[in-house]
Amino acid sequence: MSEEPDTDLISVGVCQIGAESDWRVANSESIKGTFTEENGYQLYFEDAQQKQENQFRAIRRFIQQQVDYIVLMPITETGWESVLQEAREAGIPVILVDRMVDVEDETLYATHIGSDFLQEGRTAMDWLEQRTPEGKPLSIMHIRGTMDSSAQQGRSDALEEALGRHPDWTLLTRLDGDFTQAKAYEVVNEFLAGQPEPVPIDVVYCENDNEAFGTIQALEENGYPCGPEGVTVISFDATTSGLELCAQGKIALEVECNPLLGPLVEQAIRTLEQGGTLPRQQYVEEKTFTPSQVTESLLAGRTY
Ligand code: GYE
Repeated sequence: MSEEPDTDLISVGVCQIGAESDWRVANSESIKGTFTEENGYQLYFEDAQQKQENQFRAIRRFIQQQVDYIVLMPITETGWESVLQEAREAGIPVILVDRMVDVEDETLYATHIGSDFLQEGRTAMDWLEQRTPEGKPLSIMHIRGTMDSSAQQGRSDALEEALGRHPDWTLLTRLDGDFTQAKAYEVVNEFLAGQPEPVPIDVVYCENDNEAFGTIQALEENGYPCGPEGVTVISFDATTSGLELCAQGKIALEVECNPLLGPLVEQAIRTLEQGGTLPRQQYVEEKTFTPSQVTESLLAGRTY
């Protein structure tokens, strides 16, 4: 990384969470493909390797370098006040992308561009409600994403709401998969190994695709097939690999989460460059997919 930004270009410091999932990799590629020199940008890209303290360090480095904009994908919601205040004192607008921060002073960031995670979870729960006969008992396994992240909170809250409405639905267990395939595989295996008898598992609610990959593998290795005759797996993201498992019936519902946010972030920066104002919040549009909705052309056109 060179120390001084090139003055002809708009300098953007991007503080990415890590590379925990296919979604994240696609999100980073979208940002890197957008903020190129040909497009008039000097990009400083930091991968925080899943650590908030690395994100703090990266932001402070961007402030020292006097970048024009900071783009932050915050790993968790809390703890951001001081560093965002430092950016504001330095006069550098911060654009929040993907997840949100929990701060009282909304003026600490210029805008938030991402998904409505609670709505995503509610969409999944509406689907489950519609296909489950009234009063039918359901045993649900919940694999949570990174704790205290907006994506985890929104999606978990929607499940909790649904459990509250359905006394016949029971939570079999709640495991932390940290949005990764390896962790989900490990915790599901561990849970199943600790059961003296086979347990009833009707539904598994995975908070992203990589967790679903690890979970399905662990379930099937332990004699719990996933699909129409077995466990109903719900997942979020709708990456190519997730949609392929959906087409095979192993994932019953995919709730899309769009990682291709680079162009929207660029639009926001262009607006600020021209002295315009931004909405506080910009949600992206998202769909859902069940096995019969995953077509060849959908898969062929999927870039993540
Ligand atoms: O669902 C998951 C990633 O914050 C929306 O984080 C993002 C989530 C996404 O690791 O795959």
